[in-house]
Amino acid sequence: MQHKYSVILCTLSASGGNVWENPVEVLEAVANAGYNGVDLDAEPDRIDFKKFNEVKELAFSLGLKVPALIGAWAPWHAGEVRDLASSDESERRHGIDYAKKSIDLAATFDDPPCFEIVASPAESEYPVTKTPIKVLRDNFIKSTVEITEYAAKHNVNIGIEPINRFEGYAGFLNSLVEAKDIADEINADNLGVLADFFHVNMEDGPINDALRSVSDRLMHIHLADNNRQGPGTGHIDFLQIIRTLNSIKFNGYISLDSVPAKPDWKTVLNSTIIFMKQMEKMADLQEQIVHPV
Ligand SMILES: [Mn+2]
Repeated sequence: MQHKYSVILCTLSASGGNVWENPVEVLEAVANAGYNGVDLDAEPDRIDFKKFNEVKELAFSLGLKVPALIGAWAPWHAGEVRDLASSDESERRHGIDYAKKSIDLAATFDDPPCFEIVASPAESEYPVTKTPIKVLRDNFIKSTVEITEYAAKHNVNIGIEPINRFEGYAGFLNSLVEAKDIADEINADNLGVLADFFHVNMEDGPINDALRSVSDRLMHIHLADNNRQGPGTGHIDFLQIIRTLNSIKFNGYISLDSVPAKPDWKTVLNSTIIFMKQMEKMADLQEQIVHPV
């Protein structure tokens, strides 16, 4: 089974692949490597809309789709606090306003990309958060209900991405199964979960079990090995993951999210797609052996 691959473009910029400065070079490299899409930055206040559209149209002209807009939620990434789980109402409101503007941006597409949401504190509170987990969860659910209802009116899907305890809240929304519990509780058609293997490897049980248990809500995937480098450089068993994604009939996008991209963005870009396509071939071969036609 062939899956669809995308690249989170902002992950390439630290090692020289800045799409906003060199759109032709970056997008041609992505298309030539064999990817199906690109995830563009959700920064409607910072990236000029004209520039955004130029990059979007160039991607389309190269046959690339835009399956997702990537949110900047962590303060190191966003340069400000956008915290959907905060008990500080102005911080929480700021996060919701950012999400709504990003949904407006997604709604300018004929086929709107999904948008990911995260619970990201102003500062890491590892190993234990100061705020009780129940309070964080209630705050996040209140924010997510408002965001999801707004997104539904604009035909946009929302994916909850759990992040590890060192980057997110230690103890709240670190695991995929926790994200699914929240999505099930809210129970909106346009709300799902986003699995980032780097985080899932740290915070869930066996990755394949976690993927299966959230399969009915799995919307989008962020692709990295356990060391956050390209797949094949660490100890995650990607052959088994492809077999699992085949068995649950996952038909969303798998977006490369390797930070920082090492040794350089072009190597990560090219080696990742080659590696994943080989895993697909191996899984198909195994399937043919087990179930010969
Ligand atoms: Mn991610």
